Amino acid sequence: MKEETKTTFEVVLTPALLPLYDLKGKTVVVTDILRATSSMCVAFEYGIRQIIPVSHVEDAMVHRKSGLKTAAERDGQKVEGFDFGNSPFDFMIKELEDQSLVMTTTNGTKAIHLSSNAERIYIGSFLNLQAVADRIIKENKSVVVVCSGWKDKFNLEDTLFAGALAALVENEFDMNDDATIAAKTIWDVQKNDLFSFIKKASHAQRFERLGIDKDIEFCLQQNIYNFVPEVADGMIKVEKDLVQ
Ligand code: 3SL
Repeated sequence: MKEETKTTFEVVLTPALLPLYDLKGKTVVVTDILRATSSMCVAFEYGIRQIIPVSHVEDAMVHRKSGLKTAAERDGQKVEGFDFGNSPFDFMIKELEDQSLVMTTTNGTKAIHLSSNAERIYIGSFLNLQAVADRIIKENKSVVVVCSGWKDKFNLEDTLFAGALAALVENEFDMNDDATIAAKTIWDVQKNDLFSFIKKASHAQRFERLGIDKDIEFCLQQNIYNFVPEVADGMIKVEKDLVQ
């Protein structure tokens, strides 16, 4: 009898490991819980039409000079000369409704670019966790969760998200890689107290030093948004805008 093969679910714990994975024909879920993919979700909730992710501050500056709204963050701080940094609270404004926003962040926008070989790229955060889970189950394609990490190093918050997503979809995918098992184990142990766990993370401590730790609490909320931003043709949009 022919063995039934399920689609696979894998986790890439840092972008530095991406060369080891074949993304062709697969769906990537990029996550940067603190804070890029969380902030992108907020911007869409507040009506932004599209986000153009760029890897370099210089590229964002070119767009700024041509009149587009721009957000730039490096090392947790807003880069001088741009309209916004990368706090989710920066994007809770009416002014961005129906606008295009160019965005560059230390790790998140870079991870998006490094995932460009995938068939589809979704933006995942705790804010839209269930929506991402529903989407990948419905599409039934092999999935790779790309954790943006911190400057190519492993981080706790993105791994926690990968584990949360794995827990929601585990009956639908083959999950044999150790990174997924590790992420899911961390999630299972910590799911009832995300905040105190993430407060131990190096990025949370960086936030504390910068006085922006209220962003952590915001970014750890689950399922407050019911949409899945997708990268297509170099732009991030939500479903209603992708359908022509
Ligand atoms: O690295 C990133 O992409 C950012 O999310 C980092 S920060 O949260 O803005 O510090």
